[in-house]
Amino acid sequence: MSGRTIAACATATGGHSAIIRISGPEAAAIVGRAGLPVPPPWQALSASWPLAGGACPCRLLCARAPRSFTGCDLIEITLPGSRDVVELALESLRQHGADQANPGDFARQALAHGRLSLVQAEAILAISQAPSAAAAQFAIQRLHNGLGQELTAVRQRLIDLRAAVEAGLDFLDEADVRSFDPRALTGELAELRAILAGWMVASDDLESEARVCLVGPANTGKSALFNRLVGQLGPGALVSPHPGTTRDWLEAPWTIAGRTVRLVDTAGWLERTAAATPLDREAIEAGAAFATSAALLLACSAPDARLGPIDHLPAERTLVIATKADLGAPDARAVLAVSAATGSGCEQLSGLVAARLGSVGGGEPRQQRLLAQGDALLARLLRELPDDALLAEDLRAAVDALGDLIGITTPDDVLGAIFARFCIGK
Ligand SMILES: Nc1nc2c(ncn2[C@@H]2O[C@H](COP(=O)(O)OP(=O)(O)OP(=O)(O)O)[C@@H](O)[C@H]2O)c(=O)[nH]1
Ligand SMILES: [Mg+2]
Repeated sequence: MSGRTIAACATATGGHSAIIRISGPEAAAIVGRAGLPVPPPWQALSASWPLAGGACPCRLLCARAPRSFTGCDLIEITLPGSRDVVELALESLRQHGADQANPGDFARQALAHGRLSLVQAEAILAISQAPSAAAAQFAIQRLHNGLGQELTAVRQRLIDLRAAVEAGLDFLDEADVRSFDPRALTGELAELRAILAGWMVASDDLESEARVCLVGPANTGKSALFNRLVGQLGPGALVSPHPGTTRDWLEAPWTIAGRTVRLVDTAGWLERTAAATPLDREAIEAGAAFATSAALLLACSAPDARLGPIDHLPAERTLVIATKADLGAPDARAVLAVSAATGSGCEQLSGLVAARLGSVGGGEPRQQRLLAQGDALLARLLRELPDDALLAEDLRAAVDALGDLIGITTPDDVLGAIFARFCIGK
């Protein structure tokens, strides 16, 4: 596919001007045969294109391989935006040897030439389909390719480990001789697993939306905040000055920065003495079960209902929020003060949660599934190192999962499905 020279209109037609892209080894030759001059790299050149017997004004810009978006020779032709003119121009390029590009073909060429990682391509897709400015901003952050770079390094270290293990496979009959130090290997695996954990969204079901749980002592204003954040979309949680109002958890969709997460209101923690009834204990336990599968916990602390020590909560998934900010000074541990009564801080809270979830992998289900696959393999090896042949095989499977994720070994049909979601010309 990288040998093809493809052409398509990269913009909408019908406006003042349109841009046609042509990319591939034959781009310059085809443009020349179509009757256009080929400008030196990165110099705009105005020209007349002999189309349908006339002379159509246009402007050309050329980037030479490998220093172009696609990694191939790439020429962009700006011309009047009329749909008919664009169609005539594309027809001329096709007659002179260009293939009509399919959706995502340019991005796919870029991937094939190492100009773009699959993670970045997925970020481009998220940007082009972003339903709001905030969602676009969030997707732009993912374009930095932090995930791709970090996982490329992890994958390389796994390849090195596998090579060390395989080096000893020829001496299998000498049972107590290993070509590597198992302790050093486990240490390295634990380190790699910690890096993967940083990119994983904790969720009980990767295909579903991430869960964000409001937790904390009774009367901290969790239900009032839940109602304020999910508004009409929520079931409407009961709010009252009596500690222990919420007994059943409630869940509602909460849209933050263009993505939807599930916000969960849980039963407040009652003091052990107060939690006398079995029903209370059951409610609190149900809340705790949610907390273990949540992507993020918002631990609430109010001036009139302080949050105690939170050692039992997972630090990497917990944010302390000062609730009822209108009533008094916020908890010193809080990252943000909010008030359900006045609405202050609520918008910042959704931004903060979106950024926090975004920084752990963006929740792209394909990426999360492969991360989980790699992580499960490493976890198994850390529990008990199998014999060298199985170990080498497991390391290979983990290398493959990460290779798929970053696009090094992704099967063609998967790539096809991803790029088909792009538009033509991208
Ligand atoms: N001034 C003020 N009062 C609030 C605010 N949020 C909640 N309250 C009040 O605090 C009391 C407790 O609110 P809830 O939302 O029921 O508290 P909760 O954390 O859900 O309590 P449990 O369900 O018992 O765990 C109610 O009387 C609310 O009106 C706030 O932002 N400002
Ligand atoms: Mg409540």
